[in-house]
Amino acid sequence: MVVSVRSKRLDKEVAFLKATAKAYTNIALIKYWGKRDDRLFLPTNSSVSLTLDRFYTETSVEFRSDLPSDQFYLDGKIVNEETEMAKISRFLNLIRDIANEKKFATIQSVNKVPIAAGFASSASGYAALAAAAMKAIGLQTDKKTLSQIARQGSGSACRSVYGGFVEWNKGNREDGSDSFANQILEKEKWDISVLSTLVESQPKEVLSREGMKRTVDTSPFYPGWLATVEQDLAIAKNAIELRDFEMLGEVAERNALKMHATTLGANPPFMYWQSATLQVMEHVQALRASGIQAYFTIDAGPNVKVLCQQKDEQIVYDELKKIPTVKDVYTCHPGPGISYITSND
Ligand code: 2P0
Repeated sequence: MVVSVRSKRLDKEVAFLKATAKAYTNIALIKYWGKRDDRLFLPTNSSVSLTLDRFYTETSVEFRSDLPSDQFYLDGKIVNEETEMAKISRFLNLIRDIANEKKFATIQSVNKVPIAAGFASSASGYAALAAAAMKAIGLQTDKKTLSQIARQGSGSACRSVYGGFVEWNKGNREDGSDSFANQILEKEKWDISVLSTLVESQPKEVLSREGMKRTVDTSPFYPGWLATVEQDLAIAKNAIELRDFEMLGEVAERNALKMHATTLGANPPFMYWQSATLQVMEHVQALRASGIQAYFTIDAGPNVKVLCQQKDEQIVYDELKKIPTVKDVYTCHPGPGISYITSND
């Protein structure tokens, strides 16, 4: 909600422009891996994701005429880290420029993740920030515009604008005006399960943004990724349309393995997997050999997400919990898109 009230503390009139939005994380079934334009966050390939119902970010943005700079509070603590603040202010500048507004903002974000390890997401973070900031500043908040703006904070954020199954069309234009996400199936239409494992791990050495760039620039396997990803995408979309779980699981697992293979060819090479990652992957393949349809996918980190049908959810959960290096398993289902929260403060 856009709030415009008079300050009670200052004797001159001050406009307070405030809004609060909530966005959930998403898991890519066909990965976004590589940019054709780093500044505008334009991807080399289209991707497909499922928005989840478990982990989310809730963010309030208030533009104020009495602030000397942007202020960011994460889970109640002020963030002074320069790189993080520079990213956020750069993103807010995009929105300020469109709105022709000069005021700085106070941003209060709450990350609802089970524990602060491994699941922090720039997707839910930038989707919520985009929605709250655009609403607060009085800009249009239709989903297409929101998706285009959120994309410029973090690519995968453009998908978290929508619930359910989502496609981010890479677009072809240089200005990015045709690169945004769309919903392809509502969350109620196919209730599959995603079991998110948290494995014992070391901090990751290569951030996703850096890893993506290094792979594009140096990996001889990257052309192989590009040559086949559109076909994977078409299979995934067909599987979603037909609600064919086996077809979707197979292509998601294949696509994840292919993405990770490109990192091994980079110079210098790197990998996001750790030994615990491989243990979960092997366990999922063994489950499948025993007749249970379970498939894995992995993002730019060591944790494994396991896809299964709801009828198999309990057995897959119990099996994953048995793996000694799995610290926890979080059961997720298709989740909603952006929502706004109205408050009276
Ligand atoms: C994805 N990932 O499709 C892929 C799969 C990681 C592996 O999007 O540079 O944080 O901010 O656009 O979105 C993670 O990269 O990268 C990601 P930026 P982002 O979900």
